[in-house]
Amino acid sequence: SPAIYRKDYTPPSYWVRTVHMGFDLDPSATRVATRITLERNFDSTEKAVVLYGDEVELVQIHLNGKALSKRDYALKDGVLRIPVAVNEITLDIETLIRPDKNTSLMGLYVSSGNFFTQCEAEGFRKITYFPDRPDVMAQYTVMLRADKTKYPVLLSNGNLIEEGDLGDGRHYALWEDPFKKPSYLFALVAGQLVCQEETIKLKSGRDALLQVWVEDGNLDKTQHAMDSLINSIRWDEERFGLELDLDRFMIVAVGDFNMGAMENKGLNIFNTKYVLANPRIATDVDYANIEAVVGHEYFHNWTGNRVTCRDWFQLSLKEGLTVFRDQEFSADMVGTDSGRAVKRIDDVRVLRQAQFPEDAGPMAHPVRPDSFVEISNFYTVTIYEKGAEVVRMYQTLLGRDGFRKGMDLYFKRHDGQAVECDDFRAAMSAANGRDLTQFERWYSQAGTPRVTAKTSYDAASKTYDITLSQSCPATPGQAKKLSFHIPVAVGLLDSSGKDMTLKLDGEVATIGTVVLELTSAQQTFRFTDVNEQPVPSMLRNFSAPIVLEYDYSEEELAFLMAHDSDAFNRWEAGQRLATRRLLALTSSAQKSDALSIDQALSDSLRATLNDTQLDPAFRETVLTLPAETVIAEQMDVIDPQAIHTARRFLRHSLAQALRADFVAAYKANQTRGNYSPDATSSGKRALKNLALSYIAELDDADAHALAQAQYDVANNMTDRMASLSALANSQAPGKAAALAQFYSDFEQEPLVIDKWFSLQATARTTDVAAVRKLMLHPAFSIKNPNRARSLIFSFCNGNPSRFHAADGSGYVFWAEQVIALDAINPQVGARLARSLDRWRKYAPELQEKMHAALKRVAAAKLSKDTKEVVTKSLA
Ligand code: HT7
Ligand code: ZN
Repeated sequence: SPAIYRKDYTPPSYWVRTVHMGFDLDPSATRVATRITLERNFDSTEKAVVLYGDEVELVQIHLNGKALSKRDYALKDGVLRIPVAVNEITLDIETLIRPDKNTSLMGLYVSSGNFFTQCEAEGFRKITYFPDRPDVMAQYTVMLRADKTKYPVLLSNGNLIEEGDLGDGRHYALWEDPFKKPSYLFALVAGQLVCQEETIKLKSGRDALLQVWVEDGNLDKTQHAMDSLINSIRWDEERFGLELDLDRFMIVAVGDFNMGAMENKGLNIFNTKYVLANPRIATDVDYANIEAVVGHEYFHNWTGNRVTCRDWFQLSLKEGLTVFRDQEFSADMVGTDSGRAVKRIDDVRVLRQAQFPEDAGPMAHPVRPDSFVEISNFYTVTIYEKGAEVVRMYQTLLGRDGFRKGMDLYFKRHDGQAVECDDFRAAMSAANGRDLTQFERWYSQAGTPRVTAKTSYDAASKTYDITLSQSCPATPGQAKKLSFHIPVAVGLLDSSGKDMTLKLDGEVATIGTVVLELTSAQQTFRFTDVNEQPVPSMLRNFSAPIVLEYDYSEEELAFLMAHDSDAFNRWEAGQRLATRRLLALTSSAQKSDALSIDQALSDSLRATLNDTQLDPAFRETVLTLPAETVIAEQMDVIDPQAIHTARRFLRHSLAQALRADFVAAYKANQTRGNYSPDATSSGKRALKNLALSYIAELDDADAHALAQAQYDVANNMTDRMASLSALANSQAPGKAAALAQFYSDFEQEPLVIDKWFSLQATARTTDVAAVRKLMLHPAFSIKNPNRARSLIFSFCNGNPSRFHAADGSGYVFWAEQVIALDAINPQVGARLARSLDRWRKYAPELQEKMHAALKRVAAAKLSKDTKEVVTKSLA
């Protein structure tokens, strides 16, 4: 398949003004009648209406009431061109589709006997021929007709205008969306569903009806999603002055879904994983994720729906901005400074574990890509998470008030439009009178910039210089990079650990943090009136998505860990110390040298663990060692076994050295009484369960007894999973019984069975043979994306030492599964295909086996999704 280029963008030949759709819903033959009114766009030179279709049977087309024959149009590769000379036309298009055979989960499909749609990015064309591109925005009216008993609930975007019986056991519902929208925001849901609802008063005094729709039997799991929705609505009113623009807002949960959720106008469709929760089935992390995803989809109503993307190259315009908004929402919901820092740490962890590797691999692309073969492959951590970092940098550079001014201007200028990333940047610039020309490079250049810092203190002149130099590695298609505009937030600590007053080149003094703006390849920033040699705290709160290199001494890092007023950098100092140690241990493991414990690191970690002035949630982040994937990123040649050995050794040594401290933390952080997912309680559980996981490293009778006891009395899923994980990764005698008990207790809860598979897929003892055996379990189904992710993806991405087994058996398994999944669902297949895209980073023996597996996949009959990934991986 050919690549599509951003530079080739041309405006649509016709605008669509109105869309009237009639659906006769039937799983094996759904008839769709669509009437579209179109108006010529004089900015286009094209003299034809251009419609797209994908695996949809075209029954008939009428133009202004006259039936068209095949001679009246050209249909090739899913593109339908109708030559037209007039400026205003009406098209009637009838299509026939088979939702029950649709395993791609794009367009209209069936899940548990109910109908759902997923139209972003290009799923609408699987329903009817249409100018399916985001810059074509129209007003939709939708008539749904279906069997009344099988499909009692009929939902679409906007307001319910009319409903009633049709006789013959069928009924109908007529929906009208008052807002114009691109086709990717169209949605319908039909089936046997029930809802929790609530009417709230919006800030302006209007009423809004909120509904959370689920399958019968799940109404005891909707309260948290409803609370999260209400909190999201309130937050957007307060923080950005943005109100819900609809009288009715619906969330629907579906068990078969390719991604997390979808922001269809007024009818958000969610993966059940991000809706359903009660203490019996959901962990603290699930509760937090639900809040974040409900917020994310709701925030899209303004950033994505009211102002949308001109084309899919601009995807980060809505996704980066909306991730930034959901991150800020989650941080504000915790409220405390420490809670905000923990949230920031979690977000940066995702960036480092997933986005940095992407940015250094064959699929690296700019936040605003220049080309793609299949847009579904570009819903990436770069578009989402790096995009959010880019938005965050505006706020860092302009301040919270300046950022808000930019947002206000963005909406004032572009409400109801489909625009570009450059329009967002222009609004930020104009609202603040700031030149942000160079900032554009964050959108156009891929790769993670490296900033190297050098410092020098001159006691005589009391000056302290920080010299920053930047570079960025080459990425596919971009050999040379121009300098980025990088905000580097800096503080200086005096010898007592306090923040110094900062005077930059004689400018007005600031206490605490100053944002240095690095715009050239190298720049020196001079602090004056510095009375003593400071310890620098750099890149506070992770002020830019870069790698910052500075030659800290171990003492300086321990000092920052103990004193930095910036909680993020306290954590960061600990991570730097642990990373150094882990890299040294990895190198020793590679040489089969004896591994030894590091007293300084364990002393620093002990001090943090026992510092009860610090929130438990924060202590947990400090005591969590960098992930194996993060260590891998720091190596020229990745050795998964050596990294695994090193990290296990360090965890085991720390467990031995700090056993008494972990036991004390375990006891001191019990949560009693009714379960609540609030930040304080979940923080305590996080620290307690981290302590348990360290103690479990010792794998002795006491450790087994502790895990077993917790498992036996757990009154919530967080504690249950933590103890089951401790057992599953040990030699505990009760391990098999606990796993069996867990399965039988939760057999009826698909989301919990996903956890059961995932826990086993990532357990230390689970090799390929064990995964293959689990695939034969009656509860396993490769067709359900959540289930496939819980076992196959968890193993390939979350169990590196077993997946990268020296005999290459993991790669053989991977190739089989990519090919099998691709035939069912190209998006899911293509995601799994990404697991080997960094193959060139591994040792030659592994590389060779990975290469063979990649070639095997490349030789199979593939969707364009998976083809693009393996082709780029092999390039
Ligand atoms: N905007 C939504 C994207 C999405 C999606 C894309 C491709 C295939 C399936 C999908 N489901 C949802 C999700 C979001 O960012 O909110
Ligand atoms: Zn989104």
